[in-house]
Amino acid sequence: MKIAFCCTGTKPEPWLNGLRTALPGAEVEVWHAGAAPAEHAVVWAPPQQFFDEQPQLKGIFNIGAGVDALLKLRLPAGATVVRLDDAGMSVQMAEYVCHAVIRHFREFDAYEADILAGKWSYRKPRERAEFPVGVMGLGVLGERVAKALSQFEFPVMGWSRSAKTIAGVQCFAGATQLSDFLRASKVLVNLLPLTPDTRDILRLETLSQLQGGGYVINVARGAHLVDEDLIALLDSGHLAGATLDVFRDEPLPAEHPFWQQPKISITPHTSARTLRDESIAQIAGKIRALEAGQPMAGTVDLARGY
Ligand code: NDP
Ligand code: OXD
Repeated sequence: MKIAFCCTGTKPEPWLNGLRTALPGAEVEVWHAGAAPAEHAVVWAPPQQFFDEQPQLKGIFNIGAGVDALLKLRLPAGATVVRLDDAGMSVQMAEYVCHAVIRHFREFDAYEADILAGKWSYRKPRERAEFPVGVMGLGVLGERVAKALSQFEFPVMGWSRSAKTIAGVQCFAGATQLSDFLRASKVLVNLLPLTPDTRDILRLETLSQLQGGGYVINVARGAHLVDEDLIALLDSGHLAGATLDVFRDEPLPAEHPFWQQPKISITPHTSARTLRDESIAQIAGKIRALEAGQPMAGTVDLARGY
């Protein structure tokens, strides 16, 4: 069995070694133009030429959870596209989002400023009930995040395409319940996949439905958020702040106004990183399942876009 490795921006050797160990007998090589046909591909941001030259591929394994960039390409007809299914990401996402929510709720930035100014001062404890958190997307990552937030006894809401029941989370579903979900939320966490239905979903019309003094945490994709609308709502005071891990252009350009906005905390797309060993083990298991004709988690529905 041949496996082509085509991951832009990823050092290949440790992946090749790991995949060869996990799949003894498989030929795993870095793809180059004109390379021999492979059965499976392990990819991240591959060029279109890769798929044009490998139309026979049976399995395409994305080394991330989001497949929005991959689905912009013309993919081989008949190939099964598979995303990482947690592989150590959900715990990272839960710690990132809980940290952002708690940092805001407990006013740790203000304490930090006081301490830097040599000031010993207390702030009045705030009511948890006044900080309902809404999680958009209740998939592999969103469900874990919603459950983690509920452990801190915040009122937690969730919104997804299909209806769900999750202990400790008030669930809303579909476009018809979006307004109810937003109006019930003060802190909004975005964990939706980027699809034609969700592009620009964080815009004036939706964000202005959050409760006054709202807070936005975007950890999914930059193109979910209309940047100017976020800035307008921060300037008007309707929103108190935002934590952003993802941006329309990455790295965030030096001239982008987000850099200068003190109410926005920025991290460089790092909220849930691909962990190599977990990912290799998962991909090897999925390749074995696909070869054996067995079902597997993480298969992407191309029509749905995630
Ligand atoms: P999943 O596919 O497991 O979950 C997606 C969730 O979004 C599902 O609950 C789905 O609903 C819901 N959803 C999709 N479309 C709609 C819609 N139109 N309306 C309402 N709900 C919708 O994805 P993951 O949880 O694994 O990952 C989510 C995203 O997080 C990724 O696509 C990626 O963009 C981003 N990500 C960011 C990382 C980072 O470091 N910043 C790291 C990893 C991922 P339903 O359950 O009904 O299908
Ligand atoms: C992913 C990401 O989608 O890292 O996995 O953004």
